[in-house]
Amino acid sequence: MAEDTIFGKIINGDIPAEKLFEDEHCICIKDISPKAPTHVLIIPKRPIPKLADATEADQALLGHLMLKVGDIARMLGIDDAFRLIVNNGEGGGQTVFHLHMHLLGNKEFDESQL
Ligand code: IU
Repeated sequence: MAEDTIFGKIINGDIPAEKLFEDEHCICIKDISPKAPTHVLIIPKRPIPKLADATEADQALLGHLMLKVGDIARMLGIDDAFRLIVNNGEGGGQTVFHLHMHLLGNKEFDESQL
């Protein structure tokens, strides 16, 4: 699973991070630069660079990640009010090219602003 992004290094244990959850397929860490009072990242251990690179072979993994979002949101007490964001590619604001989902909560979300 070794791979050369910061998230790969966190998954491998080479760099420490504040880990809230881990199973065999993914980890959940606190974002180092939070954009909301609750801002965590859900990161598959398999190093898919970006969502658009996922294939049929990743279908079960992607389903697993989506289910974990609900579990983690419940754990954090935000399961009735969160926003889930995936930035895809430089043009989409992605800076770390290892697929991850941003789970944001405890903030007022304006429905007119995505
Ligand atoms: P993006 O979707 O690729 O832009 O998100 C990358 C996120 O990773 C961003 O919110 C950073 O604050 C966050 N992050 C982190 O939590 N720890 C790190 O060491 C680095 C980035 I570099």
